[in-house]
Amino acid sequence: MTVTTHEANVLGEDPFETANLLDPYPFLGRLRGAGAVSYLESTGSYAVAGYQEVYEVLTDFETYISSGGLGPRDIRRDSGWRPPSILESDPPIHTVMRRALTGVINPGTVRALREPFTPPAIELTEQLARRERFDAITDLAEKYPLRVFPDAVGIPDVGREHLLPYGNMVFNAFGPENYIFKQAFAQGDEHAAAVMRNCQRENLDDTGFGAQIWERVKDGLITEQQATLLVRALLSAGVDTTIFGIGNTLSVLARHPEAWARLRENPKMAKFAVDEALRLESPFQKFHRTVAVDTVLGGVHLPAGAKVLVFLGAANRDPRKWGDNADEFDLDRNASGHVAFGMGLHQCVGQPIARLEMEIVLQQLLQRVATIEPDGAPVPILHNVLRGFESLPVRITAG
Ligand code: OVV
Repeated sequence: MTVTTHEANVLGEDPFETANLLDPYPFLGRLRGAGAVSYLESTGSYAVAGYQEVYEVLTDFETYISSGGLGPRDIRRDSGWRPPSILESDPPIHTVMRRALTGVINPGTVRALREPFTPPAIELTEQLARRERFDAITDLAEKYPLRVFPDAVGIPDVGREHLLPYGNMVFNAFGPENYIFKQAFAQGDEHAAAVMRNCQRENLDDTGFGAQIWERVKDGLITEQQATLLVRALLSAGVDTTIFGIGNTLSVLARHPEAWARLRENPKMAKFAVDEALRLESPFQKFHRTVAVDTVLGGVHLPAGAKVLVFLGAANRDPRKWGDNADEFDLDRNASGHVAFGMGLHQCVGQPIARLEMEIVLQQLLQRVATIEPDGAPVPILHNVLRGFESLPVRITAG
C-alpha cells in the first residue's frame, strides 16, 4: 500500500511575533484554515492547530517524543538550559517518575487540600468585596496561588519571590530565544539557584508534597536526583499556569454577566465554568514535540528529527470539534475533552490542585460579588507560550 502525501502548507507568518502573542486568535484561525499541518518558515518547525491532529500528536508518544524538549531546539543534540524534567522525558524514565509523582499527587491526596485552601480564598475575596474596583490579576489571581501552593509543596518562606520569575523562564524557553526569552533569563542564574535550593529535602517541611516525593527515594522508586527534579517540576509548572487559569476565567466571566448570575444561583456549576474558560482561554497555548521516526500526519510527511509546534489553544477553538460558536463562551457547552491540560502520557499531574484552586476562588468570589464587569481594557502579557493578563481591571457590586 502506498500512502499519498502532499507538502505541508508553508506559512510565512510568525506565531512568536509580538502582535500574534498579544492577540493570538486571528492568527490561530488562519493557521487552522491553512491545512492539517503547516510548515512555519519563521521557526523551521511544523505546526498543528486542529483538534484532531493535536490529539494525535499528544497521544502518540512513540512518534512524537518529549525527550527532544518542548522548545524549538532538540535538547538531545544540543543540551538544554537545565537538566531535563519529567515533561522532557519518554518511557521508561518517564514511567518511573510519573508513577512516583502520581502516588503523591492524585485526586485522593488533593481532596485534603480543600480545608487549608479555603480560608485564604475567603480572606482575599472578603477584602475585595469591600471595594468597588480592583485588579483581578494583581489583587487576586496572582495572590491566591502564591498563598496556598508553596505551602502545599512545603517550601520555606525565603526565596518564594523567585517562583514567578522562574516560571517565566521555564515557559518562555518553550519558544524561541527572542527578546522575550532574553528578558526572562536576564537574572536567570539567581532565580534558578533559589528554586533549586528549595527542592532539597532539608529545605522542605515534613508534610508537604515535596517531602512526600522524597519519601519515594527511601522506597527505592526514584533517585535523589529524580526527587529533586520532581519537586522542581511542581515549582516550575504550578504557579504561573494556575494564576493565568484564574485570571483567564475571570476575564471571560467579567464579559458574561448572564453567566455570572447563573453561577451565583448554582455555584456547583463553577467547575464547568472553569473548564469552558480553560478551553476558550487556555493558559498553556503551545509547545513543541520532536518527531522520532519518519511519519505521516494529516497527509503530510514529517521527517525524523523535525519539531512540531502543538497549538493546544487553537485545538480548543477548532470549530470542527466545538461547533460554529467555538470562539464563544457557552456555560452550557460540554467542554470536556479540551486539551488545556494536555492529553495522554504527559497530561498535567497538578491538574487536581489547579482545579481545586480555581474552583475555590471562583466559588468564594461568587458568594460575595453580585456583579462583575470590565473596568477598562485588560492588558495581555507578552509571553512565548502562555496566555494571560498582566492587568484585568474590574468593577463590582457586593452582595
Ligand atoms: C508542565 C510543565 C511546565 C514547566 C515545567 C515542568 C512541567 C517540569 O516538569 O519541570
